[in-house]
Amino acid sequence: MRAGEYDFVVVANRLPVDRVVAPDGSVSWRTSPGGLVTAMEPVMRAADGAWVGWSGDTDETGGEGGDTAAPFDEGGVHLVPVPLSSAEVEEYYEGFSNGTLWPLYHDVIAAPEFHRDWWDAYVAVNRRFAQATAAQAAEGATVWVQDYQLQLVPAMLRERRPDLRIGFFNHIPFPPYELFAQLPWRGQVLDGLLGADLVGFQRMSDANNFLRACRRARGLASRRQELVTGGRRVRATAFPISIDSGSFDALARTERTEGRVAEVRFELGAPRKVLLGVDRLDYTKGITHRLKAYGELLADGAVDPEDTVLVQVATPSRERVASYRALRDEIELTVGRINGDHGTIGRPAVQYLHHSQPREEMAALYRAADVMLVTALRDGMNLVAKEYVASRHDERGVLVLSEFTGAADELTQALLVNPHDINRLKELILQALAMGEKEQARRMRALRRRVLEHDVTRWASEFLRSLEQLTDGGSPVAVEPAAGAERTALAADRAADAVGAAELVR
Ligand code: ADQ
Repeated sequence: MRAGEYDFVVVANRLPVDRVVAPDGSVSWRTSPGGLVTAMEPVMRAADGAWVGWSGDTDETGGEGGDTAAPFDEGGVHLVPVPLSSAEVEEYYEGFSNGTLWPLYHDVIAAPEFHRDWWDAYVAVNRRFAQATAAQAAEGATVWVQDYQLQLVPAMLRERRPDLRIGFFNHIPFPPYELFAQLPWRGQVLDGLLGADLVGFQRMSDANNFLRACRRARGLASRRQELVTGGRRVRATAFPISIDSGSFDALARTERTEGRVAEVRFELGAPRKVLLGVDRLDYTKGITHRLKAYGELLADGAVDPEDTVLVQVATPSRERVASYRALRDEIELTVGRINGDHGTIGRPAVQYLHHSQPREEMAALYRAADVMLVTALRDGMNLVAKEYVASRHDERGVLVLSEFTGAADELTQALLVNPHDINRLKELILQALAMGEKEQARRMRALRRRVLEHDVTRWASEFLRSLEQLTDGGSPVAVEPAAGAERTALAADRAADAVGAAELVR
């Protein structure tokens, strides 16, 4: 296969832009919101690389017209659109990615569905992404594959282009083997990921779940976050993602934001205390748990709706999927009930917004909130928690944070909670509302130190440096046989899993 011209290529399900067609038919591109886009934007601008991804549109040729549509440059980045047909969007994206992998990797909070035709579409689309990437990458280039929609790309790419340096980063959790083992194609998914030199995860526990899956389903011995397969060294470890902390901090300090903070607080009925939730409308985010706790506090009389308001911003998400529509109905019914029971004219107990907000408005909301509620049932990282912290240069405000987020590993000065424990969640909301300024400042200072020092640029450069070090010199370093505790763990894993052992001989 002929090499392309880009020394650095990012491969992600979505391009970082949305196609906008004006009434006169002219086409333009607008930067799209979302965790990954927010995270990668500053890195791509600095790197002058290429980005391979789906444009968000459907193309009924389904790639028959080629692996990519016409590439174009936008905001200093070379964008390479991968076409998907509407059937592929249904089966690869809504189906296998969001109906199988998303629930399976998020602790089976919702039941994953396993369909063979979804898997076939996932394989076909991953192959198209690998082909498109192979055509863009220069000889010896670095390719960074993003997220669970593209887990087969690393091996497919290596097969076509063994000269490349390949990294993969999983933005969502990697589940314990006991859950991962349910996946009928577990071995193939692991083989796909093992095509990378470096497999990055949000938390160390995710990396260790992955290594354990490799031991159990592929019989590979791992040592110190590394294993050897096909004569190559593969490293799996944690790189907790972050935000562009400096720019959030600066945005929160502008005169315009300050002005908007005062307006927002006035509109919400200042001096009422403001609780805030900001999430994609997803069942992993624990929005219903948060509403339950708040509704009970109002019903108990522990919180007076005259003094307090909960602002819930729920960004529309995956609305073509039935379970997401059902969740939206449930949330809106609950909000309606709480407001019916506890609101007064012009003064709802819950102020609910179901749309996306400009970044400036988000910064003003964060600055206006006395308490930020992040109650995810499982979340790879949760950037909202970090954005809240970055916005609080006034060292005020309290973060209530689920211990099931990646962010909880770093933001230990938050009020950490198990969101399933509604009584404890209620106690912590009250504690947050009552917390004195001195303690707020003490906690917020420590949180800010962490978030401002560990920003998204550092995340990307640490990942890329580690990838470079790993592949420098070319010759793979042999891993000694698993020793000590590791060997015992491997033996126990093998003994416990007859299926894994059977796969060992394949
Ligand atoms: P998400 O599940 O999308 O990301 P999160 O990390 O919270 O979750 O990122 C959401 C982003 O969207 C934030 O930057 C937030 O500001 C923005 N956003 C949310 N609601 C918005 C609204 N109404 N208007 C405008 N912007 C809004 C996935 C994983 C996470 C992981 C990220 C990055 O599920 O666990 O942290 O990728 O790796």
